[in-house]
Amino acid sequence: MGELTNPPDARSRIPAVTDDEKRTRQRPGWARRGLAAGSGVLAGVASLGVAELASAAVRPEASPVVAVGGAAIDRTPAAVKDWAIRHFGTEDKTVLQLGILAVLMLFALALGAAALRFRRTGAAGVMVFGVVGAAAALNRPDSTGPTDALPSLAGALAGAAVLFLLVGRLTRPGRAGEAADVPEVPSSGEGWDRRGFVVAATAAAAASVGAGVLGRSLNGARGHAAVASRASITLPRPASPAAAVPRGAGLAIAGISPFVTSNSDFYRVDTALVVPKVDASTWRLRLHGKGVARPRTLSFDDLLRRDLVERDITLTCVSNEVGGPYVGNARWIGVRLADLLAECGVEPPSRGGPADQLVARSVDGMTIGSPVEDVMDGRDALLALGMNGTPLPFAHGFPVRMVVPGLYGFVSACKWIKEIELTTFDSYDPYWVKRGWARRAPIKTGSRIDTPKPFARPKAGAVMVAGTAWAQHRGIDRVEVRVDDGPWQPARLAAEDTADTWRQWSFPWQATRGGHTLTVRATDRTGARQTDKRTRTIPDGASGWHSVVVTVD
Ligand SMILES: Nc1nc2c(c(=O)[nH]1)N[C@H]1C(S)=C(S)[C@@H](COP(=O)(O)O)O[C@H]1N2
Ligand SMILES: [Mo]
Repeated sequence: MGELTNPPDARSRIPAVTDDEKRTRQRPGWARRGLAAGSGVLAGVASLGVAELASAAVRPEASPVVAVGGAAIDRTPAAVKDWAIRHFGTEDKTVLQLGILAVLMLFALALGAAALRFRRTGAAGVMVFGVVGAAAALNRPDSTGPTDALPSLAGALAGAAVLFLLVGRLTRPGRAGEAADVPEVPSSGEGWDRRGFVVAATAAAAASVGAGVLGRSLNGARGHAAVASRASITLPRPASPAAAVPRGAGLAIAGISPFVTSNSDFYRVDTALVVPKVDASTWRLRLHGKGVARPRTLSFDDLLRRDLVERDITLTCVSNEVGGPYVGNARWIGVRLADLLAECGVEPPSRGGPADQLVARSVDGMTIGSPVEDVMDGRDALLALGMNGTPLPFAHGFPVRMVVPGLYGFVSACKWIKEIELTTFDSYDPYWVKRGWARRAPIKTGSRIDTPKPFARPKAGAVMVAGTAWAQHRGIDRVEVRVDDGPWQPARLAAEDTADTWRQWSFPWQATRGGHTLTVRATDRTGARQTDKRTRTIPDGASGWHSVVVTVD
């Protein structure tokens, strides 16, 4: 295109090219290639910085790394996700975002290097990434509309401009105002504008980092109203308080996990790259669907005005491996979901109700399906507002989440809930079910050795083996321990809090020198013993006995 608009004699005005310059032109030196690749990285940084700033004007979830990360999480095969959770635990999200940044930077290096020869193509390449980010943001389930594309597009434009300008300094002499496209003919020395490059690169870096830092802090401040709403909440006294935890439910044994898991130690499993910050004063819960004679929309104050119940309930994640850490026990305060459903005219299937699945929807687009029958069978299924005496922490679902004793979190414990829809299992598959997990998933009876730790080296003699066991809503009846291939021996059970909580146990062992394998198994109150059959976490939870190998000195 440029050719056509140039005067016919444009070429003749190009200064004579020396041999030296020819070589520079054909094969840019390593220094210039490196600087071009570096320009790509600066373009990447500019894109991310500007996108972060723009996301503060739209919403933090629309920033490209968050949107692409979310899309990646949703598309990750269950087995890979399981692997990630196993290896990185709750850090899996950080690892994912670092991975995305690393991939971006590799592309940035390549685009930068390519831009030395093909400046427009390089800049266009940056735009491609912007389009990918924009598409991801628009397709997020919680997308609020076309503005979600803005951060990615604004970022990419900035990145493309930075790349174009910087590489321009590498390919043209220190003279401004020339419009020729690459490859260009340098006029002197190695033929590029060192000073111009350094100035432009420094300015671009400073502006990008500035935009990023400003965007970060604005995004941080966005949650302000939510933080204020949480701070202003005083949880009322429950109309139905939990009984005090019996003395002796928590054993005073070093190394055993505490009976009540503190909010800060409570495991966290969800797909949210940005923890939703919901303002309780504007929060609403919509309850509707099949067989809901009287649909309702409730505010947080509507819930606070109701009779609240307080219950100890142990939560378990279906992704918890045998011996794993994704189990926690807390004291929850909330509204009995069954009462609310009954007021809305909902009947469980056993009494002729047309809906057998309750689908909870969160502000971040998660959908979680629970059996209506279970929620209404008399157990303490809660719309929880409080956790261990405080309003729910943001990471655990503020302002309101579900908690259902006896069901894995992925089929019951929707955090940041905003909608409950009554439907059927036949007509709707929620998020995890679409990804290969089970429709129905009661918690499997489990037990774990907390102490000694794997590969510990205790001294011969008295060693206390201890841990926890759970069979929520059925209760733990018996725990047994086996040393090597010896007989199963009964462990001492700590006092039971409720059938919905885990139960601690201990086993005083006379340890003899050498390597030993300790194994634990539990039996629930229905008489069913924990199976030794090892299964994967997918589709409905891991099973098998937990063993710990120790060397006794
Ligand atoms: N909105 C939302 N709610 C969610 C999830 C999620 O990804 N998003 N994960 C569920 C899963 S798999 C579990 S085990 C529990 C974990 O709750 P916690 O993070 O408070 O321990 O939350 C459930 N609720
Ligand atoms: Mo889970």
